[in-house]
Amino acid sequence: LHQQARKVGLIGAPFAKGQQPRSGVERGPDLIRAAGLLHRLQELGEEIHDYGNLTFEDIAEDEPVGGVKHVRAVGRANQTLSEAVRAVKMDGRVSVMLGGDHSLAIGSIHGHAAAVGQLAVVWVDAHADINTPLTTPTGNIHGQAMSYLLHELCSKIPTLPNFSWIKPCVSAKDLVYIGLRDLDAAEHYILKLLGVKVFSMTEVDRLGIARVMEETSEYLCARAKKPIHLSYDIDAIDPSVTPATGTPAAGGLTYREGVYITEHLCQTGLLSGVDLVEVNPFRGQTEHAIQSTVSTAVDLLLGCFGRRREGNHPADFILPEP
Ligand code: 4U7
Ligand code: MN
Ligand code: MN
Ligand code: MN
Repeated sequence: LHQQARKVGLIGAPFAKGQQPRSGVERGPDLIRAAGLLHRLQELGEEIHDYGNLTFEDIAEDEPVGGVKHVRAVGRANQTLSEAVRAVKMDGRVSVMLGGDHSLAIGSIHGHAAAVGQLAVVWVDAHADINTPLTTPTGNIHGQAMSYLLHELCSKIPTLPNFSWIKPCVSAKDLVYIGLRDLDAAEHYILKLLGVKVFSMTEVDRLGIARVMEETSEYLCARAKKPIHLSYDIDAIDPSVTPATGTPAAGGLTYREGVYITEHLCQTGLLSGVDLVEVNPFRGQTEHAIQSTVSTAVDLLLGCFGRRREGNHPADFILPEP
């Protein structure tokens, strides 16, 4: 069956400074569009508006701050993105942000929460991206995004240039991770300290993805049905399927597990914002590696908007009479 048409708003965020020096991830939005995303969402009956790509200002002087790289550029870019996502939500649309690197979740989740209030966040990733600026082993902000958003960590975040606009907007109890398998010691400590719900690859192995998703929606909906923000890092999927990404990690989700997550979240009817990030064509060794990564990204997004593997048909479908 076909679900009622949703209004979708697409935002391209061609930004890479959260994961320098690896460039290429800024090509993500245009590659995913070129793979036919808009057309295929329309085929599913969605009413989609493409807001185009954001442009980010160049910041000449952006020296590291305590080892954290491109602080000013990342801060400013996310402020721009936050406003754009807020506008899409005010327009009554499900926001879809195509990255770019995962530092963009800061602005995407912030803007989403600014428009709708309290959110549930489902973070699908090999990594927890919850280092603080003081624990980061690399200085890359794509490994820190969640730390700026959680109420519970705000006393651990130092003042950073162009970050003062950020208001923590997510509670640790409203966050679920799926697919984790490459965490730093500080990140593991933080998750335990805050009691965050985590389905690492070990739990995916033990429970199976169907049970993981049942428990995810039960956990998130136990108190109240908050709008869900899905932040999907393509490196959650196994690198044999999605190799074109900056920080691949062995032993990831299968294509089928990855798609199942989106099908399940779609069926909750609560999906209100989506990020699809970290697709980096420069990290693909062959054309096939890039294509496999991009087409998987498209399939994950289609799963979010009603595509079923059993098949779909429009509500007004009519069989031709001979
Ligand atoms: B991604 C890392 F140290 N934890 O903080 C870090 F291993 O958005 C990796 O999930 C972060 O791809 C990966 O830099 C960020 C590292
Ligand atoms: Mn990530
Ligand atoms: Mn990751
Ligand atoms: Mn990455």
